[in-house]
Amino acid sequence: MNLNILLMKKAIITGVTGQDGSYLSEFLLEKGYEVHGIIRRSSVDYRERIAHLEGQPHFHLHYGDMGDSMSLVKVIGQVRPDEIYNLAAQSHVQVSFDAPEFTCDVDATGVLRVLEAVRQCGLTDTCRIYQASTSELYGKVEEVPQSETTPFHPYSPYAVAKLYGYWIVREYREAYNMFCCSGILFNHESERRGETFVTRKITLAAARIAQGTQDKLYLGNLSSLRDWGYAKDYVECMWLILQNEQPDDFVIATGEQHSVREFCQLAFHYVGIDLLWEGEGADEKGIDSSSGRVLVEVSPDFYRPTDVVNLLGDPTKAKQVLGWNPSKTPFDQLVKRMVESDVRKVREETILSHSRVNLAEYLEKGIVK
Ligand code: NAP
Ligand code: F7E
Repeated sequence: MNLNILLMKKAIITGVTGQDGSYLSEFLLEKGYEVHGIIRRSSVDYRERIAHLEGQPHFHLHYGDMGDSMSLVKVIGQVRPDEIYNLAAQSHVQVSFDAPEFTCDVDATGVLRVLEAVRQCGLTDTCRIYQASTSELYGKVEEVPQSETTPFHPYSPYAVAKLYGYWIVREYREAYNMFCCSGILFNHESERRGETFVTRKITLAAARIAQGTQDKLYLGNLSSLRDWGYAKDYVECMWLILQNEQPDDFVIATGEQHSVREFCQLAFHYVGIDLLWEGEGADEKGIDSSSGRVLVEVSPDFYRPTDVVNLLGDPTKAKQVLGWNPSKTPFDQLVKRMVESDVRKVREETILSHSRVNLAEYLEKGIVK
């Protein structure tokens, strides 16, 4: 028996196919962990973010679902992990208004299912648990910036569900002395960000508009303020939280704030378009300063029944206790990285669609058979 395998730490990641799950898998594999990801069955293959990891000897996938306790008990009992990173969630705030019950089941009760599964498998004293908590807990903010001591005021079904997750983690820590912690993470983005979150929606649109495959971008609240960081920097912090001597909760943020409008301005700048803004509220428009074309418009379809508009995190505790660096990736580098990746993606899509058109034409004309 290879001794190294016996000594390897084992981690389970729920939400392994998501933005953070994919970066965290890479991070833990590099640290020498055996990584077990939980995936749910889907009629189409949604494993694009982890495709490059499949087949690696220390990367394993298991079917399970946050709504199904038995599947969680089975995987946790089989793997007997040293660490669990509970990242699985219905993570879209706007969608949580359309599917509040599902969001509650996955994002609130799902956390309880993981904690109970650990207890039922007899791992209470040995398994450390990270819970993906969120700045959305501060919601209709009661102070700026927000730290670990800022009162919560959740402002969406998503945030209310995540607040349950936060408190049940604290409860299990105190009641059963479990090593379970919440990372209160502010928005973190990347080239792997889902395409309906505002940053990725903007960088993709900027790339498509610049290459002539999209006419206009429709957005909701342009004045909303966020503390945006880079996802790859944030997964390191998830790990650091579980390596700390004491189980504790931490705010993870950059300490810098920008509006959706500013994000948009910078993303278009990186594809060579300078936007001028005219009008206010629903009538505001982003206009190409050189052609006069309206490229950005506001659509009330993207307004939320209640919107969180002033998030700014104070990462002092994470800096001092965990030694984490919140300024590793500055805002302009984050936007540039996302835009460059989407410019490449759109170029590849365009080439592919041209070659499909050519192939169809050649087939029709009998040039190729
Ligand atoms: P994401 O890209 O939306 O990924 C969510 C993951 O959860 C996906 O792997 C998804 O699987 C999985 N999932 C959803 N419902 C599930 C279910 N019923 N059973 C099993 N798996 C399920 O989210 P992310 O941006 O990586 O965020 C990771 C976590 O951090 C989430 O809990 C999110 O709420 C939280 N968070 C994110 C941010 C941020 O800015 N990114 C900030 C604070 C907190 P499929 O691929 O099958 O859909
Ligand atoms: O919205 C405004 C919108 O959907 C950011 C999740 O990862 O971070 C994320 O939640 C802001 C909001 O992210 C559009 O109203 C304007 O004020 O990119 P978002 P989010 O809601 O902050 C937190 C920390 C999480 O925990 C969540 O899981 O941008 N906005 N126009 C728009 N938002 C979207 N999606 N689309 C628009 O067109």
